[in-house]
Amino acid sequence: MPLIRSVSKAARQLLLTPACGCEPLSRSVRNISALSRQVTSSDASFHSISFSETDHPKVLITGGLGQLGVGLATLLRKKFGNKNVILSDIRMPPSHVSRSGPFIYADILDYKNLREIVVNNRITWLVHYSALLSAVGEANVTLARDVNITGLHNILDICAQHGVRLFVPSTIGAFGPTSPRNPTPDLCIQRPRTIYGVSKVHAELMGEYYHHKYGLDFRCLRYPGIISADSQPGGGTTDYAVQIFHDAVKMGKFVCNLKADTRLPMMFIDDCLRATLEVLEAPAETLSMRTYNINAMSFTPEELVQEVQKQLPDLRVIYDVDPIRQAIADSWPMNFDDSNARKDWGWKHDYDLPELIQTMFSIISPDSRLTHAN
Ligand code: AKB
Repeated sequence: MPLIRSVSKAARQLLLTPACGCEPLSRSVRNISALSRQVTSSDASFHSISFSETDHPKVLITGGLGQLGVGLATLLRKKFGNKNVILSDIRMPPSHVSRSGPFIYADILDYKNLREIVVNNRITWLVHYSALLSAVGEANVTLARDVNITGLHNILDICAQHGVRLFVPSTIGAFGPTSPRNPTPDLCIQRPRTIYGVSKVHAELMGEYYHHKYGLDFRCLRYPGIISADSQPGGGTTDYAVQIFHDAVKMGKFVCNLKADTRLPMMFIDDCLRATLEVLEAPAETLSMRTYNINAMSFTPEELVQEVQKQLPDLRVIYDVDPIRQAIADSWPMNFDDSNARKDWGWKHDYDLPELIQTMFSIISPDSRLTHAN
Protein backbone atom coordinates (compact mmCIF):
# COMPACT_ATOMS: atom_id res chain seq x y z
CA MET A 1 0.00 0.00 0.00
CA PRO A 2 2.28 2.82 -1.20
CA LEU A 3 -0.05 5.65 -0.10
CA ILE A 4 -0.42 4.34 3.43
CA ARG A 5 3.31 3.76 3.57
CA SER A 6 4.13 7.31 2.62
CA VAL A 7 1.60 8.81 5.05
CA SER A 8 3.04 6.66 7.76
CA LYS A 9 6.57 7.58 6.71
CA ALA A 10 5.70 11.27 6.96
CA ALA A 11 4.21 10.77 10.43
CA ARG A 12 7.36 8.94 11.47
CA GLN A 13 9.54 11.69 10.09
CA LEU A 14 7.67 14.16 12.28
CA LEU A 15 8.08 11.90 15.26
CA LEU A 16 11.77 11.54 14.63
CA THR A 17 12.49 15.24 14.21
CA PRO A 18 13.87 16.45 17.55
CA ALA A 19 12.23 19.86 17.36
CA CYS A 20 8.85 18.22 17.03
CA GLY A 21 8.53 16.91 20.55
CA CYS A 22 5.93 19.57 21.30
CA GLU A 23 2.69 18.50 22.90
CA PRO A 24 0.19 19.36 20.11
CA LEU A 25 2.10 17.20 17.64
CA SER A 26 2.58 14.30 20.00
CA ARG A 27 -1.08 14.46 20.83
CA SER A 28 -2.11 14.33 17.20
CA VAL A 29 0.25 11.46 16.48
CA ARG A 30 -1.14 9.65 19.52
CA ASN A 31 -4.60 10.18 18.11
CA ILE A 32 -3.55 8.67 14.81
CA SER A 33 -2.24 5.78 16.81
CA ALA A 34 -5.33 5.36 18.91
CA LEU A 35 -7.96 5.82 16.24
CA SER A 36 -7.11 5.72 12.57
CA ARG A 37 -3.38 5.16 12.63
CA GLN A 38 -2.21 3.22 9.66
CA VAL A 39 1.12 1.99 10.85
CA THR A 40 2.87 -0.24 8.36
CA SER A 41 5.58 -2.78 8.91
CA SER A 42 8.11 -0.08 8.00
CA ASP A 43 7.20 1.83 11.16
CA ALA A 44 8.46 -0.87 13.41
CA SER A 45 11.47 -1.72 11.32
CA PHE A 46 12.97 1.75 10.83
CA HIS A 47 14.82 1.23 14.04
CA SER A 48 16.53 -1.94 12.92
CA ILE A 49 17.68 -0.10 9.81
CA SER A 50 19.52 2.52 11.85
CA PHE A 51 20.50 0.17 14.68
CA SER A 52 23.87 -1.30 13.88
CA GLU A 53 24.43 -4.95 14.75
CA THR A 54 27.45 -3.96 16.81
CA ASP A 55 25.47 -1.55 19.01
CA HIS A 56 24.10 -2.76 22.30
CA PRO A 57 20.36 -2.51 22.77
CA LYS A 58 19.11 0.17 25.11
CA VAL A 59 16.69 -1.59 27.42
CA LEU A 60 13.82 -0.32 29.58
CA ILE A 61 12.31 -2.70 32.16
CA THR A 62 8.88 -1.72 33.51
CA GLY A 63 7.67 -3.04 36.87
CA GLY A 64 11.34 -3.42 37.65
CA LEU A 65 10.97 -3.81 41.41
CA GLY A 66 8.89 -6.97 41.19
CA GLN A 67 10.22 -10.51 41.45
CA LEU A 68 12.17 -10.50 38.18
CA GLY A 69 13.25 -6.98 37.23
CA VAL A 70 16.41 -6.54 39.28
CA GLY A 71 17.68 -10.01 38.33
CA LEU A 72 17.03 -9.37 34.65
CA ALA A 73 18.71 -5.95 34.83
CA THR A 74 21.78 -7.57 36.41
CA LEU A 75 21.96 -10.19 33.65
CA LEU A 76 21.45 -7.67 30.84
CA ARG A 77 23.88 -5.14 32.33
CA LYS A 78 26.64 -7.75 32.38
CA LYS A 79 26.09 -8.26 28.69
CA PHE A 80 25.17 -4.80 27.41
CA GLY A 81 26.75 -2.43 29.95
CA ASN A 82 25.32 -0.77 33.03
CA LYS A 83 24.11 2.40 31.40
CA ASN A 84 22.22 0.53 28.68
CA VAL A 85 19.68 -1.07 30.99
CA ILE A 86 17.17 1.16 32.81
CA LEU A 87 15.01 -0.26 35.55
CA SER A 88 11.72 1.52 36.16
CA ASP A 89 8.84 1.35 38.59
CA ILE A 90 6.43 3.64 40.45
CA ARG A 91 7.87 2.56 43.80
CA MET A 92 10.93 3.86 45.64
CA PRO A 93 13.91 1.68 44.81
CA PRO A 94 15.95 0.27 47.71
CA SER A 95 19.36 1.93 47.92
CA HIS A 96 21.24 -1.08 46.56
CA VAL A 97 19.06 -0.99 43.45
CA SER A 98 19.66 2.73 42.81
CA ARG A 99 23.38 2.25 43.35
CA SER A 100 23.56 -0.67 40.94
CA GLY A 101 22.54 1.20 37.76
CA PRO A 102 20.02 3.55 36.13
CA PHE A 103 16.58 3.68 37.72
CA ILE A 104 13.73 5.90 36.58
CA TYR A 105 10.15 6.59 37.67
CA ALA A 106 7.79 5.23 35.01
CA ASP A 107 4.04 4.94 35.31
CA ILE A 108 2.76 2.71 32.52
CA LEU A 109 -0.68 4.28 32.86
CA ASP A 110 0.81 7.67 32.00
CA TYR A 111 1.26 7.50 28.24
CA LYS A 112 3.20 10.77 27.95
CA ASN A 113 5.61 9.94 30.78
CA LEU A 114 6.30 6.58 29.21
CA ARG A 115 6.80 7.95 25.75
CA GLU A 116 9.19 10.61 27.02
CA ILE A 117 11.28 7.97 28.71
CA VAL A 118 11.43 5.81 25.59
CA VAL A 119 12.29 8.76 23.33
CA ASN A 120 14.73 10.56 25.63
CA ASN A 121 16.67 7.39 26.33
CA ARG A 122 16.53 6.03 22.77
CA ILE A 123 15.08 2.76 24.05
CA THR A 124 15.35 -0.13 21.59
CA TRP A 125 14.12 -3.06 23.74
CA LEU A 126 11.33 -2.89 26.32
CA VAL A 127 10.67 -5.65 28.85
CA HIS A 128 7.20 -5.12 30.23
CA TYR A 129 7.09 -6.65 33.71
CA SER A 130 4.37 -4.42 35.25
CA ALA A 131 1.36 -6.56 36.08
CA LEU A 132 -0.88 -7.68 38.93
CA LEU A 133 -0.56 -11.44 39.44
CA SER A 134 -3.35 -14.01 39.72
CA ALA A 135 -4.45 -13.97 43.36
CA VAL A 136 -4.03 -10.24 43.93
CA GLY A 137 -5.78 -9.55 40.61
CA GLU A 138 -8.87 -11.42 41.79
CA ALA A 139 -8.91 -9.23 44.90
CA ASN A 140 -8.71 -6.03 42.81
CA VAL A 141 -10.16 -6.58 39.36
CA THR A 142 -10.41 -2.90 38.41
CA LEU A 143 -6.77 -2.20 39.17
CA ALA A 144 -5.71 -5.41 37.43
CA ARG A 145 -7.68 -4.41 34.36
CA ASP A 146 -6.08 -0.94 34.34
CA VAL A 147 -2.52 -2.11 34.86
CA ASN A 148 -2.62 -5.34 32.85
CA ILE A 149 -4.77 -4.18 29.95
CA THR A 150 -4.74 -0.36 29.68
CA GLY A 151 -1.05 -0.25 30.61
CA LEU A 152 -0.29 -2.84 27.95
CA HIS A 153 -2.09 -0.74 25.32
CA ASN A 154 0.20 2.20 26.11
CA ILE A 155 3.24 -0.01 25.84
CA LEU A 156 2.12 -1.55 22.54
CA ASP A 157 1.44 1.84 20.93
CA ILE A 158 4.73 3.36 22.04
CA CYS A 159 6.76 0.34 20.98
CA ALA A 160 5.03 0.16 17.59
CA GLN A 161 5.52 3.89 16.98
CA HIS A 162 9.18 3.92 17.95
CA GLY A 163 10.34 0.59 16.56
CA VAL A 164 11.05 -0.87 19.99
CA ARG A 165 11.42 -4.65 20.37
CA LEU A 166 8.85 -5.63 23.03
CA PHE A 167 8.97 -8.54 25.45
CA VAL A 168 5.81 -9.24 27.47
CA PRO A 169 5.70 -12.26 29.79
CA SER A 170 2.61 -14.40 29.68
CA THR A 171 1.96 -17.29 32.03
CA ILE A 172 0.56 -20.74 32.68
CA GLY A 173 -2.37 -18.62 33.97
CA ALA A 174 -3.31 -17.82 30.37
CA PHE A 175 -4.92 -21.28 30.26
CA GLY A 176 -8.10 -22.39 31.99
CA PRO A 177 -10.23 -25.38 32.97
CA THR A 178 -11.11 -26.25 29.36
CA SER A 179 -7.47 -26.30 28.22
CA PRO A 180 -5.65 -29.64 28.11
CA ARG A 181 -3.74 -29.69 31.40
CA ASN A 182 -1.29 -32.54 31.14
CA PRO A 183 0.54 -31.46 29.07
CA THR A 184 -0.60 -28.06 27.84
CA PRO A 185 0.62 -27.26 24.31
CA ASP A 186 1.29 -23.80 22.89
CA LEU A 187 -1.83 -23.78 20.77
CA CYS A 188 -5.04 -24.94 22.42
CA ILE A 189 -8.21 -23.59 24.01
CA GLN A 190 -7.49 -20.62 26.28
CA ARG A 191 -10.44 -19.69 28.46
CA PRO A 192 -8.86 -18.56 31.75
CA ARG A 193 -11.13 -17.71 34.68
CA THR A 194 -8.99 -14.98 36.29
CA ILE A 195 -8.61 -11.35 35.28
CA TYR A 196 -4.85 -12.03 35.25
CA GLY A 197 -5.29 -14.87 32.74
CA VAL A 198 -7.75 -12.90 30.62
CA SER A 199 -5.35 -9.94 30.51
CA LYS A 200 -2.46 -12.20 29.51
CA VAL A 201 -4.40 -13.86 26.68
CA HIS A 202 -5.27 -10.32 25.60
CA ALA A 203 -1.58 -9.36 25.71
CA GLU A 204 -0.59 -12.41 23.64
CA LEU A 205 -3.24 -11.69 21.02
CA MET A 206 -2.67 -7.93 20.87
CA GLY A 207 1.10 -8.37 20.62
CA GLU A 208 0.73 -10.86 17.81
CA TYR A 209 -1.83 -8.64 16.11
CA TYR A 210 0.52 -5.63 16.27
CA HIS A 211 3.29 -7.85 14.96
CA HIS A 212 1.28 -8.91 11.91
CA LYS A 213 -0.39 -5.57 11.27
CA TYR A 214 2.36 -3.09 12.14
CA GLY A 215 5.52 -5.18 12.20
CA LEU A 216 6.00 -4.73 15.97
CA ASP A 217 8.83 -7.02 17.08
CA PHE A 218 6.75 -8.67 19.81
CA ARG A 219 8.17 -11.59 21.78
CA CYS A 220 6.37 -13.40 24.57
CA LEU A 221 7.11 -16.35 26.85
CA ARG A 222 4.55 -18.07 29.01
CA TYR A 223 6.32 -18.38 32.33
CA PRO A 224 5.55 -21.16 34.81
CA GLY A 225 5.70 -20.33 38.57
CA ILE A 226 9.09 -18.68 39.12
CA ILE A 227 11.12 -19.53 42.21
CA SER A 228 13.66 -17.02 43.44
CA ALA A 229 15.71 -16.65 46.61
CA ASP A 230 16.50 -12.97 46.96
CA SER A 231 13.36 -11.44 45.48
CA GLN A 232 9.78 -12.13 46.49
CA PRO A 233 6.81 -12.66 44.19
CA GLY A 234 3.65 -10.84 45.23
CA GLY A 235 0.10 -12.08 45.01
CA GLY A 236 0.59 -15.15 42.85
CA THR A 237 -0.87 -18.65 43.16
CA THR A 238 2.57 -20.28 42.87
CA ASP A 239 4.08 -18.09 45.63
CA TYR A 240 3.96 -20.98 48.10
CA ALA A 241 6.93 -22.54 46.32
CA VAL A 242 9.07 -19.53 47.24
CA GLN A 243 7.66 -18.95 50.72
CA ILE A 244 8.36 -22.50 51.90
CA PHE A 245 12.13 -21.95 51.71
CA HIS A 246 12.05 -18.77 53.79
CA ASP A 247 9.62 -20.13 56.39
CA ALA A 248 11.46 -23.43 56.62
CA VAL A 249 14.73 -21.67 57.39
CA LYS A 250 13.33 -18.96 59.66
CA MET A 251 10.61 -20.83 61.54
CA GLY A 252 10.95 -24.53 60.83
CA LYS A 253 7.25 -24.46 59.97
CA PHE A 254 5.28 -23.80 56.79
CA VAL A 255 1.58 -23.25 56.20
CA CYS A 256 0.74 -24.24 52.64
CA ASN A 257 -2.27 -22.57 51.01
CA LEU A 258 -2.63 -25.20 48.24
CA LYS A 259 -3.60 -28.87 48.56
CA ALA A 260 -0.71 -31.30 48.87
CA ASP A 261 -1.34 -32.87 45.45
CA THR A 262 -1.66 -29.67 43.37
CA ARG A 263 0.74 -30.11 40.46
CA LEU A 264 2.00 -26.96 38.72
CA PRO A 265 4.85 -26.16 36.29
CA MET A 266 7.76 -24.30 37.94
CA MET A 267 11.15 -22.83 37.07
CA PHE A 268 14.16 -21.39 38.89
CA ILE A 269 14.64 -17.67 38.28
CA ASP A 270 18.04 -18.03 36.57
CA ASP A 271 16.49 -20.24 33.89
CA CYS A 272 13.61 -17.79 33.45
CA LEU A 273 15.88 -14.77 33.03
CA ARG A 274 18.18 -16.60 30.64
CA ALA A 275 15.18 -17.74 28.56
CA THR A 276 14.04 -14.13 28.39
CA LEU A 277 17.42 -12.94 27.15
CA GLU A 278 17.65 -15.82 24.68
CA VAL A 279 14.26 -15.16 23.12
CA LEU A 280 15.02 -11.43 22.94
CA GLU A 281 18.25 -12.17 21.10
CA ALA A 282 16.88 -14.93 18.86
CA PRO A 283 17.08 -14.06 15.15
CA ALA A 284 13.56 -13.30 13.94
CA GLU A 285 13.72 -16.08 11.35
CA THR A 286 14.08 -18.73 14.09
CA LEU A 287 10.77 -17.71 15.68
CA SER A 288 7.96 -19.68 14.07
CA MET A 289 5.64 -18.18 16.69
CA ARG A 290 5.66 -15.05 18.83
CA THR A 291 4.36 -16.63 22.04
CA TYR A 292 6.04 -19.72 23.50
CA ASN A 293 5.51 -21.95 26.53
CA ILE A 294 8.71 -22.49 28.52
CA ASN A 295 9.13 -25.00 31.31
CA ALA A 296 11.64 -26.68 33.58
CA MET A 297 9.87 -28.95 36.10
CA SER A 298 6.46 -29.75 37.59
CA PHE A 299 5.83 -30.67 41.21
CA THR A 300 3.21 -30.74 43.95
CA PRO A 301 3.56 -29.13 47.39
CA GLU A 302 3.94 -32.63 48.84
CA GLU A 303 6.87 -33.42 46.53
CA LEU A 304 8.51 -30.08 47.28
CA VAL A 305 8.09 -30.61 51.03
CA GLN A 306 9.75 -34.03 50.79
CA GLU A 307 12.76 -32.52 49.03
CA VAL A 308 13.00 -29.62 51.48
CA GLN A 309 12.78 -32.05 54.39
CA LYS A 310 15.87 -33.83 53.08
CA GLN A 311 17.72 -30.61 54.01
CA LEU A 312 15.60 -29.63 57.02
CA PRO A 313 14.13 -32.85 58.47
CA ASP A 314 12.40 -31.00 61.33
CA LEU A 315 10.27 -28.89 59.01
CA ARG A 316 6.59 -29.08 59.99
CA VAL A 317 3.98 -28.46 57.30
CA ILE A 318 0.30 -27.64 57.72
CA TYR A 319 -2.14 -27.47 54.82
CA ASP A 320 -4.57 -24.58 55.23
CA VAL A 321 -6.08 -24.33 51.76
CA ASP A 322 -7.10 -20.93 50.37
CA PRO A 323 -10.17 -21.71 48.19
CA ILE A 324 -9.48 -18.84 45.78
CA ARG A 325 -5.88 -19.86 45.10
CA GLN A 326 -6.86 -23.54 44.96
CA ALA A 327 -9.56 -22.90 42.35
CA ILE A 328 -7.04 -20.97 40.27
CA ALA A 329 -4.40 -23.68 40.53
CA ASP A 330 -6.95 -26.39 39.67
CA SER A 331 -7.65 -24.62 36.37
CA TRP A 332 -3.99 -24.26 35.37
CA PRO A 333 -1.66 -26.61 33.47
CA MET A 334 -0.06 -29.44 35.43
CA ASN A 335 2.68 -29.96 32.86
CA PHE A 336 3.73 -27.52 30.22
CA ASP A 337 4.74 -28.60 26.71
CA ASP A 338 7.59 -26.30 25.68
CA SER A 339 8.82 -28.37 22.72
CA ASN A 340 8.40 -25.48 20.25
CA ALA A 341 10.74 -23.23 22.28
CA ARG A 342 13.26 -26.09 22.45
CA LYS A 343 13.02 -26.70 18.71
CA ASP A 344 12.92 -23.12 17.41
CA TRP A 345 15.45 -21.21 19.50
CA GLY A 346 17.14 -23.95 21.51
CA TRP A 347 15.50 -23.47 24.90
CA LYS A 348 16.98 -25.79 27.54
CA HIS A 349 16.54 -25.48 31.31
CA ASP A 350 19.44 -26.01 33.71
CA TYR A 351 17.57 -26.50 37.01
CA ASP A 352 15.49 -29.52 37.97
CA LEU A 353 14.11 -30.00 41.49
CA PRO A 354 17.35 -31.22 43.18
CA GLU A 355 19.42 -28.33 41.76
CA LEU A 356 16.66 -25.91 42.69
CA ILE A 357 16.64 -27.06 46.32
CA GLN A 358 20.41 -26.95 46.63
CA THR A 359 20.66 -23.49 45.09
CA MET A 360 17.80 -21.99 47.11
CA PHE A 361 19.34 -23.14 50.39
CA SER A 362 22.81 -22.05 49.38
CA ILE A 363 21.45 -18.52 48.89
CA ILE A 364 18.89 -18.27 51.69
CA SER A 365 20.80 -20.04 54.40
CA PRO A 366 24.08 -21.71 53.53
CA ASP A 367 24.23 -23.48 56.92
CA SER A 368 20.49 -24.12 57.36
CA ARG A 369 20.97 -27.87 57.45
CA LEU A 370 23.13 -27.56 60.56
CA THR A 371 20.75 -25.15 62.29
CA HIS A 372 17.63 -27.29 61.93
CA ALA A 373 18.88 -30.82 61.65
CA ASN A 374 20.41 -30.67 65.16
C1 AKB B 1 1.00 -16.46 39.64
O1 AKB B 1 0.98 -17.44 40.40
O2 AKB B 1 0.06 -15.67 39.51
C2 AKB B 1 2.23 -16.27 38.80
C3 AKB B 1 2.11 -16.99 37.50
C4 AKB B 1 2.23 -18.45 37.45
O3 AKB B 1 1.90 -16.38 36.50
N1 AKB B 1 3.39 -16.71 39.51
